[in-house]
Amino acid sequence: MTDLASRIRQDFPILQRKVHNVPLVYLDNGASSQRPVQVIAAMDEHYRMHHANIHRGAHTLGEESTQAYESAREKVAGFVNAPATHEIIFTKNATEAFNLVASSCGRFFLSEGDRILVSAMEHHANIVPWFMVAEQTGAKVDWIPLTSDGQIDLEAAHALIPGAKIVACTAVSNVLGTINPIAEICAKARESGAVSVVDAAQLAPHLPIDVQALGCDFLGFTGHKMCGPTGIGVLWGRTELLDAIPPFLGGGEMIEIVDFEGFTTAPLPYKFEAGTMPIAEAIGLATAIDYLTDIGFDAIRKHEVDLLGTTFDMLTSAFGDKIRIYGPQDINRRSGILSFNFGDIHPHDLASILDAEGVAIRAGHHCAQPLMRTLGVQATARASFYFYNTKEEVEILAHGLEKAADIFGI
Ligand code: C6P
Repeated sequence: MTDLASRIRQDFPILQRKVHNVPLVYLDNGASSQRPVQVIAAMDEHYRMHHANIHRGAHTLGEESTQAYESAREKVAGFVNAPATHEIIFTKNATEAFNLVASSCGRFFLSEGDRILVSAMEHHANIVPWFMVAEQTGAKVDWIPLTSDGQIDLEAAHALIPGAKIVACTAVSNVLGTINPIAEICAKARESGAVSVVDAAQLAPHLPIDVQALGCDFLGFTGHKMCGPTGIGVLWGRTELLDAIPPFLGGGEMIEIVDFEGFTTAPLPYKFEAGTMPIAEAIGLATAIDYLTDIGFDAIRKHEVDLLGTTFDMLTSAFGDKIRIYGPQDINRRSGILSFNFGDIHPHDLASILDAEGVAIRAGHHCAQPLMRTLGVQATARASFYFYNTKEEVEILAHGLEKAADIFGI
């Protein structure tokens, strides 16, 4: 076990448990990571001692809750290097962040015949909201193709971006692990007058984010993949765009005045935060950010690249061409996600066999069906790593695959 993994594994009680009487090997971090005791304790402390609704009561608990929630916003603003704290909008998850952008931008920017450009490796969360808005406005969804090794076809992107109104692209693919050249894509979008929307759901847990360096217009991510709680996501947007577009959800707190004729909206960020927000979850997310920052993204990245290298070597030398790994072969171009097919074993069968060995992986289309079509498969198996995974766990994965090969005679 490396120094980093052995030091931090004690922080994650769930990593000490067994499933089917064998130690859990959790390799489904792309779907949701686990959370350390620090995050659990921060939320517990909030509920035990400080909880009240925010921005409403003038009483002590209301003030403490409001203070903690707004500090969480400041923490997130620092985390993504936002120029202003009011550019951070809390949402339920990444999916809601992209629905907000699509719905509000759609009503403001899009009309009949406009082009929305989406990459072929997007998660459904950054596809379906655009289809929905296209249906409402008469705009049309167009696709940035991929190269044969699962990267954005940059030449095609450069040709397609001019004339598009929206360019929506993931920073890291949840299937291929590909790390995309987002700054270059956003620069081209900006030069062409398109609004860029970055899906950072698989970036935020693994690599530092700087929205100013990326040059994007909107960026969204989700708390539960980065050691934070479920039920909290983040949308960052440029002030001028957030000011320009209409609100997403209507209700309490997002208004300034409501009368018998209509309403006016509250200033940013409250214009986009209708109803009672996920307060404890925002506090948990801020604690997760502190936790990740303390470990350091350099250390996290180094550990994941080492682990990915080990896994590539181990699986390809053990199984040769029985295993088909998707995405870039250069591990420096990918995050800790490994999607594969193993002989003709269905990924769901593989996941069940591995589960009996204690190994949790994901099988299926990973909410990326256009990408599955591009790859020419219905489904893949996917092992996704985080900084607490170890080489010993990769060996257990390889051993589980050997068992599956025996069972299926491949
Ligand atoms: N991907 C996976 O197993 P939510 O569900 O809103 O927190 O995150 C949505 C989302 C958006 N973009 C990307 C790139 C994602 O990977 C995800 C979530 C999980 O791959 C669950 S489908």
